[in-house]
Amino acid sequence: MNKIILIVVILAIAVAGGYYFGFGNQDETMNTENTEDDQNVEATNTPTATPTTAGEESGDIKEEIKEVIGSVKEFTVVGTPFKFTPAEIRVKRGDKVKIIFKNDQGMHDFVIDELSVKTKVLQAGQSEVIEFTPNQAGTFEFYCSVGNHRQMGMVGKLIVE
Ligand SMILES: [Cu+2]
Repeated sequence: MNKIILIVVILAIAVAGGYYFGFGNQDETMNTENTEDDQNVEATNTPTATPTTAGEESGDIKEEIKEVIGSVKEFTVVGTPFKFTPAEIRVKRGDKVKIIFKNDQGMHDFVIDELSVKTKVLQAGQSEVIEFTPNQAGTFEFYCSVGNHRQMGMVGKLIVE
């Protein structure tokens, strides 16, 4: 009696296994083998493959456009007495740079002379968003123009590559 049950179980496993293997093999054939099945697969895949390719192409185009007009680089810079965090920002020429300047403590602003960037003087807890697009590579100093903060070390570097 036990033997019969065992055989039934083994058969069931074999059938299930065969089913899975069959499935796996089919998948493999679809993906890799160049058998005559391939032609059928290609025929059935073509309608779905076309939109995928189109999607990739439009992705490439978007990437190209991005390269031409530059991408948006967003940074949050926090001002405290007497430093900026982070004190170094790195972007690429033509990037649209968006800086969210958050003043945590004291009275500060965010200035880059060469790029005509200047926020209002902010009170603690205030923030201001500035956007600009550097078209020239170089290292530009950003600083706080309040009192002697710049001399106290409230400076940072915007590196445009
Ligand atoms: Cu300051």
